[in-house]
Amino acid sequence: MDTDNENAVNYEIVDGIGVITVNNPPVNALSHAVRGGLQRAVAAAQTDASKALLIVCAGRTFIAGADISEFGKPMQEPFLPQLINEIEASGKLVVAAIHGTALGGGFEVALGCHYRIALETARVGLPEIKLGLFPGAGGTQRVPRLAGVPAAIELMASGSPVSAVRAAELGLVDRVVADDLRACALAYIAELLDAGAELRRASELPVEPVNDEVFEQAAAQFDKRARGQVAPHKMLEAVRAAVELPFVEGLAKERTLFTELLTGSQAKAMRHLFFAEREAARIKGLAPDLQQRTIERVGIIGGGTMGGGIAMSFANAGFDVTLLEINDEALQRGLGIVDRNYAGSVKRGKLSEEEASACRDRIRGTTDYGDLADADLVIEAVFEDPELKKNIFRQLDAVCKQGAILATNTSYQDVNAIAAATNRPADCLGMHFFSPAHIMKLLEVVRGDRTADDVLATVMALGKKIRKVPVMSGVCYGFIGNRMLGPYFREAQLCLIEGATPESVDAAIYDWGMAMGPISVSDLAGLDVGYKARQALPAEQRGDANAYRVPDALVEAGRLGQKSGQGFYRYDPDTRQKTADPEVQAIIEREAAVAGIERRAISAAEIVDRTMFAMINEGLRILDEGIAQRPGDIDVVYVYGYGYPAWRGGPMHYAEEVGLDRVLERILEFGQTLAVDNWSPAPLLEKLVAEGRTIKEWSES
Ligand code: T1G
Repeated sequence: MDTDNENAVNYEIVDGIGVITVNNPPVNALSHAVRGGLQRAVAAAQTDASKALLIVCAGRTFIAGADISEFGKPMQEPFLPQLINEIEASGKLVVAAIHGTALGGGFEVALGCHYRIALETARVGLPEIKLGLFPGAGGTQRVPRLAGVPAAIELMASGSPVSAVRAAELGLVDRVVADDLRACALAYIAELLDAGAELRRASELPVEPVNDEVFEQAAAQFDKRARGQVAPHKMLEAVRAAVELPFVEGLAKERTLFTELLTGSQAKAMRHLFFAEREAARIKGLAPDLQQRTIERVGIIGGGTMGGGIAMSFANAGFDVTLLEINDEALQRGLGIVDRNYAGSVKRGKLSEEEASACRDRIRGTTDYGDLADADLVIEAVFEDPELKKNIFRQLDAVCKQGAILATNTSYQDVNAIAAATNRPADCLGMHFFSPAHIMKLLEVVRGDRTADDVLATVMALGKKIRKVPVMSGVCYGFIGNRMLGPYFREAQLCLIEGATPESVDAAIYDWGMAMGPISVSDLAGLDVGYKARQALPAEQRGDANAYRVPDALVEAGRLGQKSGQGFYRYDPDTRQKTADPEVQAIIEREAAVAGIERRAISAAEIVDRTMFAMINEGLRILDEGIAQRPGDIDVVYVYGYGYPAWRGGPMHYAEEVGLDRVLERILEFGQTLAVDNWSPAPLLEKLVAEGRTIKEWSES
């Protein structure tokens, strides 16, 4: 992104129409150069021979927003709200021609124009909420005037773009055309001039009043869809100002509220994630123009919950999928899961009947490995038995064509050992999806010691094609996400046996911002999963025995979690609503006594620090070992795969916000007061604190 690209805006008069073309690849973001170019062009047009103005963009999209890379730095004039006011105040007709995605400040520029024409393939939106912000260049004032308050709130609260046709229905776009946007726009301007069309300024339109419950209902929804976030509530204040105040005062109110957010920690965290997600897709040391392998036909081994979800992810992205199971009964069961998932997607409005049917038709079942002979990629998604996985890879090695990529969906196992079961370890790697695989965005791409660069590059690019967020991990037990989950759960369980309750542990972590408390997550995953994994490990590798006394006692009492109707909590068989169970409290207290633990009150602050700092400590080890490429990669893993609150930026960003010295101080305190073996500081943490450096500085050095 060239923020000082002096050719960012071109202005020429074509057949009497002043055509302003923005050209700032890749997304025509409103950099300082673009804002200045727009301002100069609009000013020149007021006195030149042009009869009207057209604002259009070169490249793949209309302006996609303010230049996010400029946030956090001193803003340079012209400021966007002022520029848009100047466009709107033009004495000559101004029309915006929209293609691609007109987003954020880009759409606000279009709203400052008197009329808007769009390609039918175009989309418009105000996604600022995803950056911890809301539209800060008049959007909160103009959209309610054009589309009404309820539609304005929904557009800004969801952050999701709408189609040009939908935008036209809302009154946000005036003309929708099939193709040849520029010619249609020039013709549209001629039509408007012939008709003597008024200079329709959105700021001069009245706002249709609404009663308070519109705002109250929206606010109530935020506690679910954006819990802990400040921006949605501030957006409502700005929209309320649009209803109650004259435009100029409403605009001033918007600016004040927006500026507060822009300089706040939540916007900083979410901006960090925006760039971290894109940076995670880049593999250090990999040639950017590496020839990738062609992937068209995909095979999935295993039709369980994961295999079915993975099959859907590919089918939904247009790939032909062959789902293999060991026998027809298992296969039909697997395809039944897929059918039910598609029915659910239609019911929730995520897919139309036709879309679901088209996707489902791309998935065919088989019990014959021979049907995978022409697959370009095969993903094994059977249960976590290393020997079974190796046998499957041996079979794939014998059946699949040369050049096929063989991937394992394992959550923990050694990808190198699985690859070594084949004669083609260079074609092997891990593709770790997260349940439910057709919904969760995170994809951990696990690079084996012998994985070929082109295989890695192909799968990283494939992750984006199936609308996942790919993050590369090296090989270790649990890769990035699950490895950090170990200490996190350990501390949650130790807080429990040392004096907390399932509810107080979950409440502390839920209120802090995680999507679900760790005790509830354990019940959801199934307590028997951890139990079996521990049984498979030698005692000395199982970790602190006090961290699994209680879950093991629950499994041995037949309490497996949600799947058995009771675990740490009791679950209503119909609603799955959880309730505290005195029987569990008795088990906790019994196990504490057996362990010789004198239970004590444990505060929410201690629960948060112990769980989150244990997670950070492990994350720093992972970075130091090169398992993760950069701290932002770890943040992306946790926000997209583990329900970590985006407005806290991820574990590494949070560590920087808290201060590494504070993290180290608390870890040393815990080492002195709790189980010392659990709290040895990561060497990298001690190093960075001693040198006064941030994790990011170290990572980029
Ligand atoms: N600013 C700066 N860089 C941006 C950018 C932006 N707004 N949008 C994209 N990029 C970079 C991105 O980092 C990547 O860089 C490259 O462009 C391609 O992006 C005042 C305050 C437009 C849907 O939130 O949603 O306006 O990695 O990989 O998948 O009210 O980019 O190549 O070096 O995502 O085709 C509001 C954010 C801003 C839109 C295209 N706008 N962008 O997706 O490509 S705040 C947004 C997107 C604002 C006003 C407020 C997507 C896209 P690199 P990409 P893509």
